[in-house]
Amino acid sequence: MMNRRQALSLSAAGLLAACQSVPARGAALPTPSLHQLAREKGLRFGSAVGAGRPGTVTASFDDPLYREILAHECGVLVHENELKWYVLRPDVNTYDYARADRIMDFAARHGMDVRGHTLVWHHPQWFPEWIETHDYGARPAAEAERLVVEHINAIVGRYGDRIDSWDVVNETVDPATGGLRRTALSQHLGDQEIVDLAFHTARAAAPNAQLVYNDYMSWEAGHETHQAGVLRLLEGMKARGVPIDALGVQSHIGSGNSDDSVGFDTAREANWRRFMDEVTGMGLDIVISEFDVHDKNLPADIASRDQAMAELARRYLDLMLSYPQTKDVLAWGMMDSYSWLQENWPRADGIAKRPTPYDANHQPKPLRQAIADAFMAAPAR
Ligand code: 9MR
Repeated sequence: MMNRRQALSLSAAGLLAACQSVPARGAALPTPSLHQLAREKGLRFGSAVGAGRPGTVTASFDDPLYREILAHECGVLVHENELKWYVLRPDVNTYDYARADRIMDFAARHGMDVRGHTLVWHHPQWFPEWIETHDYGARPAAEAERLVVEHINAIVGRYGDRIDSWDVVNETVDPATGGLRRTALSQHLGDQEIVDLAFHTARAAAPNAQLVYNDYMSWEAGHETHQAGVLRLLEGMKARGVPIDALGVQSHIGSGNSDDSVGFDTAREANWRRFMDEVTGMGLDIVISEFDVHDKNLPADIASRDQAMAELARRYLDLMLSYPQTKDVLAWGMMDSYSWLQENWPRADGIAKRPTPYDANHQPKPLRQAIADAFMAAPAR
């Protein structure tokens, strides 16, 4: 996995240039939209969008045709990076909302809902460095608590009811051990205490919002320890009366869990259903929060690659949508050129990946049709 600095400084110029060769779409966008199809079943469909540094894969918002796709297909948006501590808070005293607000304004203009990602990405790699060098003083637990509470109150307070669902904590379960991750904050506060604190604070600040724990345990082989760790976390939270409403299942399908791709299709459906039964049995809803398909190990041929990806997506979505508790489906980007997977774990043949519903020329792909078909087949909720 690349580090934070590399992630921020990568321009991905080569890939992006190759992907962006044809700017004009030329054909009408498909109807009914994914948003309409979802809504007919009591679902909500949307996507991540990034207002990152111009010219990088994190700057999808700068592409007017991409914005057209979002406005047409989505009922809900989520900031890809703009609400993360390392983007929002360059230092302890600064909150820089400029990028996040561009997305909020766009969503408001188009009557779209917004999900909030994420109040505490509790992973040492994804905090700004000042979190480690900060002077926690004579009462470090109190100072760590103050930082977390102030952060949550500031952001939730700024956006109020405009954000109706929050990834309160993201990825705090270590997939290797199933235990909780330790950060500069939790070493003072406690690894579980920081999670509870974040949810209690979020509930007080956003009494009407859905509060979500979000993570990347998935249905592929090798995810068992991660799944068990997430179940333990959720069970503990429920037992302690922590206010949590839903589990965010990121749904980066087709990858392994060791931060690499271990094979396209190693899905363990029976095991995954047991996991989903446990989660929904706790009274939690399910958010498909970051859906994409990783084609790292598929053959290069586009037609067969797209078909295999569409088939896997359909199988996955049919399973997930068979649970009436699944109400939100968000793609982690709608267009291949802007997918985070272009910058991580390159294919052996070096060609661009095709993880999202639209190709680099703003054209819908079989993956989009698979999502549409899954919505049409889904039971109403
Ligand atoms: O797509 C995001 C990418 O642009 C960022 O560089 C990266 C680090 O902030 O985060 C990516 O999004 C992640 C999300 O926030 C949490 N789940 C995993 C996603 C893919 O890495």
